Amino acid sequence: MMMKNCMDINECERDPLLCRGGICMNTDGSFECICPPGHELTAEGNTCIDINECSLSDNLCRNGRCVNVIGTYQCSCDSGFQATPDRQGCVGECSSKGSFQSLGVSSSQRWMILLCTATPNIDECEDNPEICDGGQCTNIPGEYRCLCFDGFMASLDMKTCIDVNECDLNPNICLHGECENTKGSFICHCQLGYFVKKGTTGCTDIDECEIGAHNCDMHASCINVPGSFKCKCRSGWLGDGLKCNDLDECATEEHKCNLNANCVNTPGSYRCACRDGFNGDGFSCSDVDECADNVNLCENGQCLNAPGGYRCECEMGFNPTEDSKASMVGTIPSPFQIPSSPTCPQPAPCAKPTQPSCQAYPHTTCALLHLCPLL
Ligand SMILES: [Ca+2]
Ligand SMILES: [Ca+2]
Ligand SMILES: [Ca+2]
Ligand SMILES: [Ca+2]
Repeated sequence: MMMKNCMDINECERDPLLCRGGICMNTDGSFECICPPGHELTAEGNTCIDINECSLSDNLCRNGRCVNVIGTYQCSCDSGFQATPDRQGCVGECSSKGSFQSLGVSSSQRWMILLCTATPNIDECEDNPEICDGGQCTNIPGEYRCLCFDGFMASLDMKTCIDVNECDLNPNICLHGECENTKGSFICHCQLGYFVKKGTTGCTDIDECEIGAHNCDMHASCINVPGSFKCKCRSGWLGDGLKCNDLDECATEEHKCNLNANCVNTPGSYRCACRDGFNGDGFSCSDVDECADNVNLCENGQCLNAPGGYRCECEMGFNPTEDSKASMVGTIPSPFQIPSSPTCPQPAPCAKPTQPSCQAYPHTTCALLHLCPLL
């Protein structure tokens, strides 16, 4: 029997195109293709082809677009992100104080894990409580911010609070006063007659009349005006308001009394009183009709009413009294005489007892007539 000697065939030598894209390794009875990283063998096992990592996994290149290249892939990063050093990941930009730090590579997913590590955080707010003078300090990684109170405004970098100068900002903020800027606020120094009312800004007029801070005369009216007050004497009084004197309406003829009334001056006013013979309130006075009121007024005569009085028209043989208010027995011819006195003295004895003694007429308004014989 003939023994055939079997010789291994070196396929790699025989076919240089074998394992294209990789390295051909001859083995006993066969060969093996060794592909470089990022490549895989075709189903026939004789060619290395590039792996399209982008199509294999959707998880590559977050925040970017996966681009397949021979043997590997790279990330084209979205704006705002930057590629990792191996260009197989996208990370956000670190703040100025941070830096990238590689934490290693995940072999299964081929991600380089990068962390943005800030410099050690300092709490500026705690270290310097006065750092936001006029505001509230808020610590944030790497720095701090000031939230400013009312009356302050934050600087551009928000690292300090600056007092607002209200006086410059609003020149009318202290109308009727002087504005003084203070840290976090302002003060109004009000002019005389003004004050700072609680709950308001600026200067408010003082109502001197309402609070009794005036020196008007007690017979004057107080009138509040901006910044001051005025005094005005009430009607019936004369003066500058600080001092008011009674107006004598009777003397100055400023009264409204009736022509048949008497004017009586009073403090702040006047009274009118109808004269005798008139009735009324003084402003209107009407004549009293004495004849109608008393029918017996003119004994031995005819009563005639007259404005403010009356007259007696005497009957024959009677004469009117001097004031014409009564009639009396007419002048007796000599030897009688009529005394001039209208009052009635005690009847006096006559010189001659044979003659009638003196006789008085008892009527009150009647004149006395002495009937004495002449000697
Ligand atoms: Ca201020
Ligand atoms: Ca006032
Ligand atoms: Ca008066
Ligand atoms: Ca009369």
